Amino acid sequence: MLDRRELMKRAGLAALATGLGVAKAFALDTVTLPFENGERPLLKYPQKRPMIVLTSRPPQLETPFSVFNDGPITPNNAFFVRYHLAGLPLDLDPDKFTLQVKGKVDRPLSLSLKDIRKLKAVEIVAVNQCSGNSRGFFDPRVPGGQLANGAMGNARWRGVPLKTVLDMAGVQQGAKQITLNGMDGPASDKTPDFVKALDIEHARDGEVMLAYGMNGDDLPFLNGFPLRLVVPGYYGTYWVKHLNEITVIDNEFDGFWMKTAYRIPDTPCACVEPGTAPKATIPINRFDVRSFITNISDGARLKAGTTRLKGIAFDGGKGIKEVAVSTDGGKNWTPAKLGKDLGKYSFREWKLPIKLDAGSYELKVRATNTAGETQPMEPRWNPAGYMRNVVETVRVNVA
Ligand SMILES: Nc1nc2c(c(=O)[nH]1)N[C@H]1C(S)=C(S)[C@@H](COP(=O)(O)O)O[C@H]1N2
Ligand SMILES: [Mo]
Repeated sequence: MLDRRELMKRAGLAALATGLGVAKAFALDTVTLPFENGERPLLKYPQKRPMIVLTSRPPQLETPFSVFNDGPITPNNAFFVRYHLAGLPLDLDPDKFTLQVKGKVDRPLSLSLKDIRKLKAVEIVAVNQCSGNSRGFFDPRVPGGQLANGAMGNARWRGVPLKTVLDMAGVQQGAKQITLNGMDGPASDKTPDFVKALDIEHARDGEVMLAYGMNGDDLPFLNGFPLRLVVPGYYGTYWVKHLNEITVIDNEFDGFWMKTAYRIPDTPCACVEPGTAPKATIPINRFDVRSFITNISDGARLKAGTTRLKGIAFDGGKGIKEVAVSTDGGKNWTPAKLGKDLGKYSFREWKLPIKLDAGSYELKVRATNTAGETQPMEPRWNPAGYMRNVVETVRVNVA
């Protein structure tokens, strides 16, 4: 196993530790995301290819959208990065790392990575998506990270079911939730530590995973090395990185990141009238349905004749049943051919050849899951800019 110095070297973390200076030294270019104030630097971070930088302290990196056209799995070096707190655990030593399991359990545990890797491993392909993915497109605009569509990614995760470890610890009667804490911390003590909670039944559903592997490799440092939570179908906020502390509690956790942040309107659409505040809120939970065209960008010029459209779709775990495309603003829809099924939590590729004569077109794509849930033609709004899933439109000129 890697010791701390070897890890620092391989991951290039020494570079991260010195902050933005290094990032600047590697500055490559800028990209302009398609909304106001959308200009962003494109920078190379440790273990990453050039990524779209939203903030550098803490690092928040968006995946260039073209990556999603390369295949249904997002490579580790292109996977997006989101942190809330600037105190990254750059000095972590994987040989000394332990996961503590405590609280309302019969046998508190302190597990090394070796201990965890000895347990029976499972794998799942699952999308991780930030609640605020696509927030930059909200109209009226909302505060928060102004992201385009690159705060999502799909990987094959390897690890052990959280249930295995909770059963080893022996969850006591009356347990209601677990809290999850990682090794990162606030740089100032103004921001509360990033701690999340899951209901005990959810935590023990056998799917929620303690993951140490990602696409056949260790987790990249910036994606939570050496251990992170994977919560299939749920927004990224629950996927705690550098996870080293699980506490079983017999009440509902009321920490800032559950009680105040990451909440959505308690309405069937998780939306409110634009510009208004919700009357009641609940913690954000499962993804809604989304789909994208990945091989043609907005404003593209196409040759008259056949164009082979290609893209991805996903949802919160019911599984994609249908993807359909419209070339006439949503009046008529043609079903696309779905690609290989990598599991109900994965990106699902789709493709469809379309024939277009000269003219201007709005191409639209809409997915439906096995529960019949689909995407709205008009965007829904909420004050935090979460869960955008409007039917996407790509305008093209055909000549
Ligand atoms: N320790 C820790 N884990 C965290 C966060 C964080 O700030 N600290 N952010 C969460 C949020 S909001 C998201 S969207 C995902 C992003 O995962 P990624 O950075 O691997 O893409 O990490 C989650 N886990
Ligand atoms: Mo997030």
